[in-house]
Amino acid sequence: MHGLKLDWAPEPNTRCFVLDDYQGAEPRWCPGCGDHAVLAAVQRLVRDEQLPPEKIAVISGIGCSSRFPHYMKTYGFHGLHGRALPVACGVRARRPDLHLFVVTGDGDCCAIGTSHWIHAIRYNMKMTVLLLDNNIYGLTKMQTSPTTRLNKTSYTHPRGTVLSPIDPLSVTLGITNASFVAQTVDWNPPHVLATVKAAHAHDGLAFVRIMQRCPHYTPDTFDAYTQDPSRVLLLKHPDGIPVDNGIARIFKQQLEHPPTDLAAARELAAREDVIPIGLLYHNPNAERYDLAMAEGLTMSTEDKVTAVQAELDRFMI
Ligand SMILES: Cc1ncc(C[n+]2csc(CCOP(=O)(O)OP(=O)(O)O)c2C)c(N)n1
Ligand code: SF4
Ligand SMILES: [Mg+2]
Repeated sequence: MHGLKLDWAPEPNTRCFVLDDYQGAEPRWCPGCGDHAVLAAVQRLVRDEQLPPEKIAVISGIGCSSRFPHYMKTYGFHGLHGRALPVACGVRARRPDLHLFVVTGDGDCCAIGTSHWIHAIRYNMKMTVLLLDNNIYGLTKMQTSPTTRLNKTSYTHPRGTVLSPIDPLSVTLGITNASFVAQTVDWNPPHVLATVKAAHAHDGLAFVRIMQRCPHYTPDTFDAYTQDPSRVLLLKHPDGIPVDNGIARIFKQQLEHPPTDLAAARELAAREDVIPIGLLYHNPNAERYDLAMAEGLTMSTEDKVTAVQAELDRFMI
């Protein structure tokens, strides 16, 4: 028949993922907890990018924020306090094909996990690290964390903390080989989504600190910033986090910041008058330990056996 393609066949069914495909258990975080906003952003990101759920791994330590893997219908590992990053580095070393997310808290990352944090930043293995910073130990019921502000009361410092907090961005920017350092705030979902998207697209370790509200234990911590958006400094640049009109309308205090400028990034991170949000620093050419580790990953079993035997033969007497 004229015009009829005789070998016509329907296109094979391609998979199409909707948000439900990524939704795991019902979140047990308190109502209003900022963790909900981050979960929603990550689920939207993986849906928008149509990432197959079986190709995603979410790794965490211990804390309220670290319950994250339970709420994603993907592979996950809810591990030991402070040990999310070494687990993630191990996964990345053997599985370059996975989309790897690490969710950690200010206690998990900046207290017990500090040494892992430093080395993971230097290794720069491809993964998206989300530091959910609520300035407190939430899960263990309101103890001082390394990011708790000076004079804040907690159950470990009932008369107020006596030391100024460390700044996770300044620390990260001080580590050799840092390659992507960004900050966002849980109360602006479009900016959280744009930031995690850019982080996920980065070829290396993307470190994102998210200012996260904990209405249960520290309800007023971020009030000054939520009530007065001019105290949030929006970083803008063609190579930075994309800013749409909605975001720009809310955060009127804006700064053109080239993310390649490390000195300027450090100055921004150290500012205490405002919360800078956006991409502070980006070096797409930083060395990557996972690429070095991937050598030989695709070898056949026979080739591996031959290589091991050749190596052992070197020690023959
Ligand atoms: C080795 C070890 N030390 C201490 C604890 C107790 N612990 C569990 S979570 C936590 C702090 C969690 O705070 P953070 O990482 O900020 O997470 P959040 O709950 O605030 O999200 C502590 C001290 C533990 N589970 N394991
Ligand atoms: S205690 Fe705080 S951090 Fe933990 S779930 Fe509740 S609001 Fe969130
Ligand atoms: Mg915390």
